[in-house]
Amino acid sequence: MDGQLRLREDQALVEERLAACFRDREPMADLYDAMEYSLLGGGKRIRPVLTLETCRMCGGSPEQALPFACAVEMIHTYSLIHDDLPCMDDDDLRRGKPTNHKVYGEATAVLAGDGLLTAAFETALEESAGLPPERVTAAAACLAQAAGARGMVGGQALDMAAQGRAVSRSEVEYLQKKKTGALLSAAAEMGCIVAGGSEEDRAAVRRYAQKLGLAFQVRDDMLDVEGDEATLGKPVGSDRANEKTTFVSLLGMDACRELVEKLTGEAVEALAPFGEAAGFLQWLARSLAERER
Ligand code: GRG
Repeated sequence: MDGQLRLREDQALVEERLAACFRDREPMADLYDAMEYSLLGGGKRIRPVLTLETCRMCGGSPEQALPFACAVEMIHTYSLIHDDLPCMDDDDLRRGKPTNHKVYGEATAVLAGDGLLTAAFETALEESAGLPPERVTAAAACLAQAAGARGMVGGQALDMAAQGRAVSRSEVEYLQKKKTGALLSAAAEMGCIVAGGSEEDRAAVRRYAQKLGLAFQVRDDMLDVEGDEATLGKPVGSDRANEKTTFVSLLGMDACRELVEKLTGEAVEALAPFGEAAGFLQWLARSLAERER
């Protein structure tokens, strides 16, 4: 199995479907342009790839999981648009391009995020015809729970509330589990649900995604210190400038490197019950541990 090749194939599948999502747009000022500006703006597509590949690993096909893969990417994109707004992180650059509100203005950026959040569920529910309805309901519920106040939005609220004060390691872990981990976990779990995986399969996939999600966040904190601005497409050092408590500020770089390795090993191990079928997702965990963007 060539991991890079499989990754490119999955990414191409997602790109093609996302590009077709808003083809039948109504003339609505800049709204659809703003939605597509960020949705088709060069993300790594990690979450949808997780959805496609856990579906494959659990005996389904990537095509079956595609509506849910697109849905999770739409929610991820909305979160980035809103996170960059002046009332949140106030960032000017994302993926090497001006942030959504810098191009379209704040009001349209808010609406573009809202439009993508809603389109996510429209896509998941309308385009999954042919799947057993109970799987569709379970996958949509999983996504809604992870995206909302009990997951990503709650994590963002905790993050905002933590700014400017000292935060312990367990607090940082808790809020990151919600802010970043919940959506990554749902992305992986939805593929398993779509494939009709067992409760044990779902638990193993969840464990993999939780470990991977935490490793992803620790690596993200490291890149904010040692990353290359051109590769990352955004300025480095913003956590420090904003006086944010991060894994790096709490543990230091060397301990973070070790932590990423440990968590990645645990993620790989979690998929051992799937045998050879887990090869790509294990490769993906290892390659994300070394990512430069
Ligand atoms: C505003 C509702 C709301 C939520 C915001 C996820 C989030 C919560 C904010 C994003 C800001 C951030 C840096 C979060 C950490 C998670 C993370 C590393 C996001 C970037 O994900 P990638 O690397 O992005 O998958 P690409 O650009 O590849 O899509």
